[in-house]
Amino acid sequence: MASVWAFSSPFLISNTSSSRKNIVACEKLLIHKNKVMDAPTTATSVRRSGSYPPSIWSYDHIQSLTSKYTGEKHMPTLQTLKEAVRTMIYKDNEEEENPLKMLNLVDDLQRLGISYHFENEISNVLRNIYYNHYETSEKWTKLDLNLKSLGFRVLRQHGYHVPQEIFEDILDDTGNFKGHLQKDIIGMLNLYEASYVSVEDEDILDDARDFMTKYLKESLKNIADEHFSSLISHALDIPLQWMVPRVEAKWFIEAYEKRTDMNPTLLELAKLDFNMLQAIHLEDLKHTSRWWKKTSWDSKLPFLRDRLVENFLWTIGTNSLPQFSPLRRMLAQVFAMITSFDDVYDVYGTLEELEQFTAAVGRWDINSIEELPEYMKICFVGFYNSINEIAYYTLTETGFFNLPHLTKAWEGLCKAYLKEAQWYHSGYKPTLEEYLENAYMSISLPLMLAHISLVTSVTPTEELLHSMERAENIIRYSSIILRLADDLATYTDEMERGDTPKSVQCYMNETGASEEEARMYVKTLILNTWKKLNKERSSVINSQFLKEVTECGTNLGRMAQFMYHEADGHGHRPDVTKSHVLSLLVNPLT
Ligand code: LA6
Ligand code: MN
Ligand code: MN
Ligand code: MN
Ligand code: MN
Repeated sequence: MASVWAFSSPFLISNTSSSRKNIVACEKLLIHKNKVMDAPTTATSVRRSGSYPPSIWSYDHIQSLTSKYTGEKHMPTLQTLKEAVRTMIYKDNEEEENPLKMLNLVDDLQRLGISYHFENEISNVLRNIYYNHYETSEKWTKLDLNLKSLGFRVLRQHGYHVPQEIFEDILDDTGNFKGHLQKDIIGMLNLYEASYVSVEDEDILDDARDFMTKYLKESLKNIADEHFSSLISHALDIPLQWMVPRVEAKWFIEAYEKRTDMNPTLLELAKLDFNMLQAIHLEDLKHTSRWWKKTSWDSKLPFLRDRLVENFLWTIGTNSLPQFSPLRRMLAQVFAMITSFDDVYDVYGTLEELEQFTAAVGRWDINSIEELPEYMKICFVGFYNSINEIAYYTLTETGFFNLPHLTKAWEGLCKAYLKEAQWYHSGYKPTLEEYLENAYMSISLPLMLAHISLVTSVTPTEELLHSMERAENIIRYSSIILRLADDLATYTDEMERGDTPKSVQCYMNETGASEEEARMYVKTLILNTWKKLNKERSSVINSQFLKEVTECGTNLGRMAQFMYHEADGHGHRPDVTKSHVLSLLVNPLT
């Protein structure tokens, strides 16, 4: 059974596998044969440097942070507000036959970050709306542009199939958006957002996305209303489907407050909930920072990135719910170790050392690490202790001994890292397809999701492994999004320092495209991968476990698009990430 789980089998797709057809890359590429560069470099005795700046967050500073919202004292207020909102949802749902009002309410609850309190209520509301207004074309033809667009997105996000044909009548014969619809700017904005929940081969939505993007950009020049124009710029910056829910919540609560039609009870609940979660996150961060200090990696291994706080930020992007504290604490350790090992393989280690380290991870034997250099002994023992402790936590909490699965998954990551190091040292230039086949592993998302599912699952092992097989495509697509977003923001520095060709270079090498063309191509690949992910997401609606894993995977892809949006916020530009850390972890809403 363990071998079924081995990351190298279900998650790597072999040449003969039928899922190979699914691979994102290169479908339309001319593939030249791989070339091996003529002058292989040997491992140098002079170690390289990633030139990453030091951490901007000191241990003492993190430990000194406090929140007024820690503990149980605000719980009674939260409960009262929740009850008030629950009553409101029921009343509105029963009294009025107004789908727009209800859809807006659901959308607001989601964007305010409080929909997790009302899952049953929301699913009742949406069921009514779907069967009354969206189930058949006779029903939806009666709807206006805004209702169609908003309902399309919200219902699809909840697994209802609304076909793209709902928008069939919006374009005229010349392929332009019909004139009279252009008066409805909110409808246009909602159509733009709807176009991002599309799947492959939905050309109406592709056209709508292109048109709406241009149109909304243009409209910004003429809109005087500040609230509207900030809504539109925000949407153009990152569409909702690509947005990290926790980041959106902070932004949207502040925008919602300025709205003339806002509901004060909703606002109060959203603010209190945000602040109470933030207090929990802060405790999680402080806990993780004590673990990090105990490893001594920041002082003993100063040539590796110290990105404890940035790594922690990824965990709240992945899952910000209160009951997931243990998950966040574990994940933050995992992310910090990934970031450190990535630098060992990409920058600091010699090829021979990397081979030894990979083998040591495979053996998982503390008695056979004599051959490792001193710095790698520190890496290995710190890592060995932390992973054993994670496995011990699961064993004592759930009775499931996941250690063999965890170590297999780490070995899978190290092998993918090693392959990149071998490519780099031999000067080998992979095709984009070959690169991605390894790079979706080396971006470490499959390992992250392995930890998430192996640590949080209470499902019996057999069933869990089966579920994880069903999640194969979801893992692959979210990994590719993370990989491509990372490449776009980091390849320039990586090429300068020396690294294996990343997606942009692979495409340039293969097709002779310019750097700008290659960047455009990679952006298109991200969009297309999202379409595949959207399709997969709708197929896991019936399994709670898969839904949660899918949400975490999707959020990791979103988190990458957020962290790498302006710059390399994870590596070279902690200063850019600082404002996000302050906004999400330190400063409460007032
Ligand atoms: C990004 O660095 C990095 F360290 C990651 C592992 C990204 C995933 C995020 C985590 C762990 P880099 P590479 C929260 O751009 O070498 O060096 O894969 O990753 O391109
Ligand atoms: Mn790497
Ligand atoms: Mn790297
Ligand atoms: Mn590398
Ligand atoms: Mn990178």
